[in-house]
Amino acid sequence: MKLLVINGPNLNMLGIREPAIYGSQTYAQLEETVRDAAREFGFDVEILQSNHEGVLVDAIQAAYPNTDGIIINPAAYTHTSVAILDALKSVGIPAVEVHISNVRQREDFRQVSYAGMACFHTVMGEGLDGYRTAIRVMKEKLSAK
Ligand code: CA2
Repeated sequence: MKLLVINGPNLNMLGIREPAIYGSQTYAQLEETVRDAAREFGFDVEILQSNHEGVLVDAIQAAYPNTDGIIINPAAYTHTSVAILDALKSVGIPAVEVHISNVRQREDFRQVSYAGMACFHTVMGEGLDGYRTAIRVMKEKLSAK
């Protein structure tokens, strides 16, 4: 089974600033967490990070039709991007949204998630472990088909 894990803008800066919100682990450790969980749950995984909305849209489109599941942390684009929402809807691939922080307890402008409207599940506030949770939830969903 093939999994695409997409990370949005500034996630490559993890561990450099704002450890109180995002923890002190780096983006390399995020990738390691994802690779370990993908192996544990039997997925072939591709991981992508971009600071550019169009690159994220292109990656979602390119996932069709040979990808079984998408895990996405659109970062700041979560709260602004109808383009990412539309891309997820256009491919119709089961998707799980992940946020490292608990966005529900943060600013008002973070209370809307466009991408989340196309995801069957959202994980938030678990730090990098949330990626493992998301991959487990995806495995359960795909195994139930
Ligand atoms: O909690 C999350 O995973 C977020 O998606 C992270 C985004 C934020 O805009 C979302 O509201 C919630 C921010 C990405 C990383 O930003 C950094 C900021 C400072 C230092 C390192 C990373």
